[in-house]
Amino acid sequence: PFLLNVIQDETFLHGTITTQFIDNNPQLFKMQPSQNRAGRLMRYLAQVMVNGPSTPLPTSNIPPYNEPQLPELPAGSSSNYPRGWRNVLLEDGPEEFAKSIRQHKGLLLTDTTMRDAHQSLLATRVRTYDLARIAPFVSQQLNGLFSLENWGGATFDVALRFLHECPWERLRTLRQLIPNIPFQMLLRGANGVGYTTYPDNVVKKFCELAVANGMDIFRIFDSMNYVPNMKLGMEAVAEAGGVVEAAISYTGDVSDSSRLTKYDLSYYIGLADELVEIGAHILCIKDMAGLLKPQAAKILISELRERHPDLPLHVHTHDTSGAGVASMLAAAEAGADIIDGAIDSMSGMTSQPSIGALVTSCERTHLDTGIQLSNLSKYNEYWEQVRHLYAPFECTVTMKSGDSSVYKHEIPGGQYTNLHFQAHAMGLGSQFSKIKERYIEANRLFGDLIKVTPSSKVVGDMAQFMVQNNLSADDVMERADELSLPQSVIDMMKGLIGYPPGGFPEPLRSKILRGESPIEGRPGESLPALDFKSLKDEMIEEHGSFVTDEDVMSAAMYPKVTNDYLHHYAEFGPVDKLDTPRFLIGPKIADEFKVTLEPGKTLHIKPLAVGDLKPETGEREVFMELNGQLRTVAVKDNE
Ligand code: 3PY
Ligand code: ZN
Repeated sequence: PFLLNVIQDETFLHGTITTQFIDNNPQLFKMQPSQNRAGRLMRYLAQVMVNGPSTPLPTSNIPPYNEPQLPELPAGSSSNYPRGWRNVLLEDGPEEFAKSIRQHKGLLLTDTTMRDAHQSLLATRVRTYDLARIAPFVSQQLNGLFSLENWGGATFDVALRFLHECPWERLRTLRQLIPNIPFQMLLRGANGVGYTTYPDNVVKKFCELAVANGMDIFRIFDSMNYVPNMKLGMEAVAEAGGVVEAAISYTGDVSDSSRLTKYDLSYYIGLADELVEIGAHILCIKDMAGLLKPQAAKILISELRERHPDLPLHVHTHDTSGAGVASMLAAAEAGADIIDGAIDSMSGMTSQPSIGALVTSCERTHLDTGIQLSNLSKYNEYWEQVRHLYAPFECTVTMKSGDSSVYKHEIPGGQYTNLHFQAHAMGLGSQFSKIKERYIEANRLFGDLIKVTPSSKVVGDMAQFMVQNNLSADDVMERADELSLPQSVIDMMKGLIGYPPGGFPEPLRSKILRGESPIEGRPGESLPALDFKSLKDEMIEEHGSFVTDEDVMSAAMYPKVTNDYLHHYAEFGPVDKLDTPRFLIGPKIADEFKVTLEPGKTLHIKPLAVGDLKPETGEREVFMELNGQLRTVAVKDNE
């Protein structure tokens, strides 16, 4: 390992090495725990067998051990990729790509199954393992898709925190398997893939690395539609060479003229004009809660289509109320070029509307998508099986149907699932309706916000605080200067995540701030640039010289989570290579299984027994066969 450390060192690689090289680089002696991936994985499996799941499982539903069946690929197709929209992008660049979208006849589709669908239905837990298995099929048989939304949003955090896998590696793995279909990610503007504002250089470097690792299209939004934050994200993406998809987060109801809100048609049109001016390649209407009724879609999209005839329009919704398919068809009829759906078995409720329903509805019309239903069905069958593997995270444990009261409470899809689950866990039948009521009140208190990560979290925190403390909106209004409000509320009022149209309401804001002065303007402007070099040095000091620029970026957004992930990797190895049931709940005794570490390197593992507790050490021995050899791993029993 020492030699490996030396030859991978930047100074060494760049040929600036001197005789002091070894003295000046003490980190070279911090060895990566020997590769020994098999041994570390055995330690992981033994740990799960003795102490239970390493990832908290919210329900006791046990997934089946059956590996989902893969659909067959046409013979001889493995290295021959049919043309897709990514070929157009790579050949022509973002501007011409946008023109080709406008010239395309028929409706284009983005498949969100690999990101938003599982973020909304399965607590974002779908692992790279299950995504990578189906990737060759997608690349071969669904090459007509406009894009795959497969990164960003909550996937980044959850991959590191709960799945103990590297989000960058996920991106690279999928990119290698799917070179022909554009990848799309959700970027929270100045909040990157986190929940707070990051320094500008972090957002910029993040976009550079995302493009370098294979990302194509960046859907950039801000939780207040705060243009200065969006502009920063848009410029960062453009500089990195990505496709700038500027997203307007939609709230209210443009089809209800009796409803006097600040989010009326002229608000959206004005915002769209600004984003086009800044340099959007594509404009997206991001309906994160599923509030865009068919009639509203018609009004909004027709107007945008007329004002910006050359601009590709992309529409995203959630099916919470059940009107998702109707709204997306209305948007397409009104001139949207691209709409989002999720494969049928991962669609509906708080997820996106069903791609199968959209494709069939458009067949033999001017909107025909050209996607073959037989291929979609095979993709669907795979996902139906995969979904069972994530049974412990299944939202349908508590949620049985859609909910048209979303038009009132306006809770975004992913958050709805979360709050529903939490309320249910508290064991009170009426708890969720109370939360919904308070959510409405908290939103009103804050002056009617656009609610999407992270502003939705602030409203949710406030709603829960009100339920827990039995406070009405009037109580909060009166006592805002003495209550110990959630920190997220105080931070928002300080201006840390940006400004809503019209600003925050007074006197509530001043009461909450208790004399502290808010920051003016774009929050990122007052943050000092992050020193990547010293962060990398610190990380190398702690974890060894194998730390990559991507790891440093993960740490820039999630310091503790990344640190824990790197320690987990050092101790337990590449757990992302385990199949999902064995990763989540561990292997069964006497049940032999395989783990492929890389092509041509496969481990055969057979757990044999878990020994008795040794009172003197508090440990148990776990006996396993690894490639036919007996191995014993001692594990501390945490019971
Ligand atoms: C996210 O920010 O993760 C979202 O999905 C917002 O809609
Ligand atoms: Zn969404």
